[in-house]
Amino acid sequence: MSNQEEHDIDPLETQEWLESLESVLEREGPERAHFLLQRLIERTRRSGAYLPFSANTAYVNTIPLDRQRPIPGDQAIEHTIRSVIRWNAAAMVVHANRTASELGGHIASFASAATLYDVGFNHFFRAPTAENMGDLVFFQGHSAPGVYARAFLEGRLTEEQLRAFRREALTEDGLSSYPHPWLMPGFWQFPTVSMGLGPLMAIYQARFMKYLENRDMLPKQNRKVWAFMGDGEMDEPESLGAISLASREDLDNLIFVINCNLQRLDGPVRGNGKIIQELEAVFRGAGWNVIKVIWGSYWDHLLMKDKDGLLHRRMEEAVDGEYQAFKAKGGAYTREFFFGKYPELKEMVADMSDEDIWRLNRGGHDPHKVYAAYAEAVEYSDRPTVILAKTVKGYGMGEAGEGHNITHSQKKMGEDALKAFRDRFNIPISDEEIGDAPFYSFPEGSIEHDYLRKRREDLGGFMPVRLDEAPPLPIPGLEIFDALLKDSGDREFSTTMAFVRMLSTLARDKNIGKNIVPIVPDEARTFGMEGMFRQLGIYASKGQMYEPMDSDQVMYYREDIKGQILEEGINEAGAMSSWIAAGYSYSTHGVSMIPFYIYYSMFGFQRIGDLAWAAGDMQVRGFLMGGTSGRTTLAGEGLQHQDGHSLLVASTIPNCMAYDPTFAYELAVIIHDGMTRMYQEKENVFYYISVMNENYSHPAMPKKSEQGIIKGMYCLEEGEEKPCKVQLMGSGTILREVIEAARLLRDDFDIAADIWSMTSINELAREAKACQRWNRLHPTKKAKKSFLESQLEGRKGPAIIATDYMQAYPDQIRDFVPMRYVCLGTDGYGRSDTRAALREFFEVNRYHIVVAALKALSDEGDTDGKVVAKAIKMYGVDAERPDPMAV
Ligand SMILES: Cc1ncc(C[n+]2csc(CCOP(=O)(O)OP(=O)(O)O)c2C)c(N)n1
Ligand SMILES: [Mg+2]
Repeated sequence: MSNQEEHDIDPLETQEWLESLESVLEREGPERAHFLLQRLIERTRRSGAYLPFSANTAYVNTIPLDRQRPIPGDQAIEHTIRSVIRWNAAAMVVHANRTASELGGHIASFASAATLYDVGFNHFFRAPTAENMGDLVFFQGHSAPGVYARAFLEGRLTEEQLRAFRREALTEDGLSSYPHPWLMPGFWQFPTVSMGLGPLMAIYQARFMKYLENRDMLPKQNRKVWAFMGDGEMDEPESLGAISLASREDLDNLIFVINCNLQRLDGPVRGNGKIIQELEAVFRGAGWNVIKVIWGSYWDHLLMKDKDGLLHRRMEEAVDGEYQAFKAKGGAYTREFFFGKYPELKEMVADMSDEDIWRLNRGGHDPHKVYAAYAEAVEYSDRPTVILAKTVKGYGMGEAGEGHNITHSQKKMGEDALKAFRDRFNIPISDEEIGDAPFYSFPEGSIEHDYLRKRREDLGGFMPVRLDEAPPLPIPGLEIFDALLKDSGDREFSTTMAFVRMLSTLARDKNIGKNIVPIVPDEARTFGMEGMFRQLGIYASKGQMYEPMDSDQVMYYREDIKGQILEEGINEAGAMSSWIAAGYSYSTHGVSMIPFYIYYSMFGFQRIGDLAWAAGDMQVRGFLMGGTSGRTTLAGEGLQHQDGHSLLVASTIPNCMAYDPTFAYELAVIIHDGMTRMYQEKENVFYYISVMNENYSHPAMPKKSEQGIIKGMYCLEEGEEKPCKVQLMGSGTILREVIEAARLLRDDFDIAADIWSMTSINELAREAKACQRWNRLHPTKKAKKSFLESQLEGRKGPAIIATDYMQAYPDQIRDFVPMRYVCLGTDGYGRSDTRAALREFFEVNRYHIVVAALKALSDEGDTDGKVVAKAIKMYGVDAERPDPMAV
């Protein structure tokens, strides 16, 4: 007896209600029944009763048989094609591991997903054409072999390429382990194998598509974003973290397909529960349209026979751990332990053989069911759809791993396993050949070959495909920032304020203004951007349905369906995903957008570094603005806010250009150069630029400094010729301390200093290392000299550098600085205090710079240790203070 029945105090009354419902269902259909139930619930709630909410529906397919749209095309041919794709995908992995077992690869995941992809490829995924930019598809990363296997049959990839799966370093033909646009730029669009990022990025891709449509920057073409993911992957907070945004924004252009094979790497995803039911509740609760594809067509006749609901109940009762075992252990086991639980059910399948029972398929392996779900999903309006498809991990692998806990990492198949796989899918490969696991392809002109090509032709061409065809943007000259290139006189402002002015100027530009995408995570007021609310509007898909409380103000909170600003709320991962969608628009939508995402620098790379890495892989073009950067510049906020390492993390991403400017003109030159490189010359780089909130006045741009600003250093001030000289370097706000240190050295010690603004240590280090490498490999050729070395050549005295970041940041160029080189930085945890106190604490203020300079001179024998001691005393430097790293 079920739980519900036990609590039934009046079964007769229950029966009457159920009968009424039955008759409504019969006569008027489920929609009417739903309406009546809804009314009943409403009425009960109005009476004051508390009714708990259940977001779950029965453990059966959402689409009943009578609503199931028939799949077009020839299912026999599609089955043959799919079988060969399965074979080739497995063979690729087998080959790679015969070459070297260290190469790895996955068979079981794609084996479970083959039908889900195949129905998409044959009937849904639209490739970009001149008329329609097509759909965006996020393929599950480790199902890549299946995507290659299809591309091979289509003639896009050669057998040599399949044989070079996971061999990319020295082989031109090599295929990437996973979807990596950096490595296969004409093929893969989205890197997805860092789990959770795919689902998150897909939501923001769909959202950005609507943004562009609503702003009239893209025609409405009913394009879709398809995102394929694993059920285990749904445990990543990133996977589910933005699903409410998708329904709030009515993203009916978004379709999630979750391959519920009930297993992750180690074992069951929810052995003791049901992942499909859990996800259904989560997505329904978040307002999604949920389509469950649980049972395949072979179950239809059994379900029709289930008049008393016992089969439904059994389906509901069994947990995923059991379902996994049913597939791993076969028909007899299923008869005994699934149907056998109730004599009536056992009877129901009495005339079925074990083989028949085992063949009772899961929805995700049935193209008819999958087609019906996709067909409803693409037509659904107003809300995003999630398809929860039940499958078997390692489908078709039999003893070699079907439904086994070890199956995820199974990458080898012996001859017997290969034979079994061949027989199961009818692959025309003989016993003699099978040992070599040969690839199979349909000959030109064969029915299958023609069918395959025709399906894709009808859908616009091959997929996946990554384009880079957006026309270049006409970037205005540097004069556009004229006001910021001049001496600011007495006016003091921060580089953040300078940035906001630039942004606002750019947004007004008649050519590229509309392409600017300002992105903020609930931090616009922090950065003084509230003026833009009015100027540009905050994007809101529903416009502004209320009178804002500050509507009488000049800078009121203006939401608009055509708004330009993406105000993402307290959601750095989402804001970063928006930035990715915008900066990738050149590829996905054929129109370059220029995103500027400004945030508290500490909540950038450190918080969402993996998304930044994915952005690099995708070759996103845009600007990340690390606001309130530096460990001593953001004074009061303390340990969790003060960023001393983002520039270092930026250095780890090969195509990320990172800068730490001090003055407004430097920022202007860097942003201008970035726009030219990314949107005019279409270079695949992106920018990380620190901006600060410390106010000071800005000098005019020195003549001929542009090249140095871009390359990473220029001489801001030539020191006098004196017997004792040092090279003082700095960046960001600490450059101002360096300038003051030069004055102290001159006035108090008669020592001259050349002053260098080091706008990008990362760029200097990269270029110098590239020269070093070239010289190492070309020992007999004339050695190349790096920009850094050419700048410092012939300069006198030791070099001392101070920045607001860890010493490791300036340390990157140590090998190439031709003189003694001393780095001061802000190593250790931050803490709150005034800027002056923090700079004393971290030993990056002018006095510490002077002390460091004198000590370097004394180490060179150019002055005496006593002079250093004198300075320490004179400036009140506390030599006994603990090391900031240790406290
Ligand atoms: C962030 C992250 N953590 C861990 C992994 C390693 N990993 C790759 S696949 C996998 C299991 C995937 O299970 P599921 O999402 O259910 O996909 P399936 O293979 O079952 O389709 C794991 C743990 C990863 N790729 N990314
Ligand atoms: Mg799984």
